Parts: sequence; structure tokens; C-alpha cells
Amino acid sequence: MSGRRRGETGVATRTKAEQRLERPKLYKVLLHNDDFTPMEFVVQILKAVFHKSESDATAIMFQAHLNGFAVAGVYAHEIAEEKVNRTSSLAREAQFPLLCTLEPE
Ligand code: TYC
Repeated sequence: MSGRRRGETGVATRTKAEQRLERPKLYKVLLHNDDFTPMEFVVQILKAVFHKSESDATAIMFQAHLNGFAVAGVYAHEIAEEKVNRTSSLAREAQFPLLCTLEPE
């Protein structure tokens, strides 16, 4: 067949394979301030769970301490949930009220 078929618009449509390559939505993992969790514990969490350096972890901890919350990292949904769950269970085990949530970017 040559030329366009009747009804063709010339507008490119995407195949299903291309649609599956859509970038995953990203989520911010937030650490919230409270009056009881020790600063050192928050720094340890940021190093162990979020792979931050000592100085980045300290800066993020102070940002949460001073502003009420801070972004610990930005991840795809499944990873972000895993970070929230690990942080929450470490805080629970240590009996600190540290709150960690996720939010669409
Ligand atoms: N505000 C806490 C204190 O003074 C420290 C802290 C920082 C707690 C950041 C939580 O996300 C947090 N001990």
C-alpha cells in the first residue's frame, strides 16, 4: 500500500512499548522534627538509611530541627516507601517518636 490510508492523521501515536518507558513518579521522603528524638539518632538514620555523609546528614538533621521538616531524599515510590518503613521501624525499636513520611515531588 502506498501513501496514507484513509483516516490517518499524520499524528504519531506511541506504541505500548514506548508508553512503558514513562519515567517513574518521584517521591520526597520527609523527616519531621519532634522534641524527643536525639539529634545523633537522626544523623545515624540519615547515614544508614539514606546513605548521607556525616556532614550532609548533620545539615539535613539541623534543617528539620529548625524548620520543622527536611527532605531526606527523593526516590521512586517503592524505594521511598522502603526508606519510610526502615526509618519508622528503627525509630520504633529505639522508642523515639521520629516521624518519616513521603510526598509526591
Ligand atoms: N529536635 C530534636 C532535638 O532537639 C532533634 C531532631 C532533629 C528530631 C530532626 C527530629 O527530624 C528531626 N533533640
